[in-house]
Amino acid sequence: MPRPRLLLLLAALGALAALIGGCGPGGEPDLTVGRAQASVPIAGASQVVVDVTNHGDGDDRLIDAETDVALDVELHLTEIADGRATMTTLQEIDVPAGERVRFRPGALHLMLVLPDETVVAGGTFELRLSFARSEDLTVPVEVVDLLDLVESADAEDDAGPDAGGTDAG
Ligand SMILES: [Cu+2]
Repeated sequence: MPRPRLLLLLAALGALAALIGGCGPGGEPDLTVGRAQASVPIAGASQVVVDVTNHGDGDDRLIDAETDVALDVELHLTEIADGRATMTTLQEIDVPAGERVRFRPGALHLMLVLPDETVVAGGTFELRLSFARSEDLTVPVEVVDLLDLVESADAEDDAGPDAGGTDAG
């Protein structure tokens, strides 16, 4: 009777896969958000540079981003194929246990749709990030020129995974 044994084997494999996949009953995400900056609006859109780090042992997902100073905040992914950049809107973004997700121009990014007149260089606004498991996180976002945005992003890239935490100035 090979079939019952096969079913048993499949059930065992399924349980094993669930274990390996993380998200065990004890695993909790522990999220921090690094220093956030937005570019001055260009053609009705503004990009936000920020890192979200999961210091916990449970996975989480970014499921929404909101601000009072723009019509909407979209989760975007820019990909280059055949020399052309295309931008896809994502519904959610994984923030796996122990990993840092970076939002940068030209890759995964947050985009303000139709930011209002308060989004000018030198200004700040609040951005609220919502997650599948963790509490919402609200962070101050500094508005800078696009060129400064990219430079500061590169500087933080050099600083390593544990730099640029919530207490970085
Ligand atoms: Cu975009």
